[in-house]
Amino acid sequence: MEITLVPGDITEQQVDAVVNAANSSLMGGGGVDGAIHRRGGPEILEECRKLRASPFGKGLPTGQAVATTAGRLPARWVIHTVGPVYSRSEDRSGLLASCYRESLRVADELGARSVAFPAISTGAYGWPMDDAARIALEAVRQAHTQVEDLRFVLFDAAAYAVFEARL
Ligand code: AR6
Repeated sequence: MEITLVPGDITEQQVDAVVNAANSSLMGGGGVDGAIHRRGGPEILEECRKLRASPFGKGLPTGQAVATTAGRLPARWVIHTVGPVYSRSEDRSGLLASCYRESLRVADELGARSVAFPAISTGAYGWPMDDAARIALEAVRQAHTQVEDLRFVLFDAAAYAVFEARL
């Protein structure tokens, strides 16, 4: 597996699957989630609604992942995962690592060979970028997966620099 860092917007990635930093409602939100639904169109939300009817009536649990169509995005699938909200008092790094592992497990089920990840939990969910980058890189390096092309798409220069230093 080749790991690369890409500056920019994840919705422009031509890959088999893009990973969405969603919330457990699966009903959209701000940040990456907002951008993916905006650019991908209503088909994605439609499939998310069906997933909420069953099997995720109570929402997608933190650390898990599920796939939908990518709608109009230049990808085949969106893999939605729910990152943990950062906490100073509780170690939630296992849940953050699980987002990467579970997303790759779903990617393997789909037969995806190229996958683009955002820096999960580092926006609205408040995770410090350096710690998040360490956990993300460790998780994907340890994963047993068929994915050959794994990209971290970093929205701003500071995030890119942090991932670059860690890589
Ligand atoms: N492409 C790549 N990275 C992006 C993009 C983009 N288009 N837009 C933002 N980022 P966030 P979270 C970066 O907040 O912290 C949503 O409302 C951003 O700079 O999207 O996991 C959901 O619905 C940051 O580094 O996700 C949830 O409620 C990183 O992506 C909640 O936010 C993640 O920021 C999830 O919070």
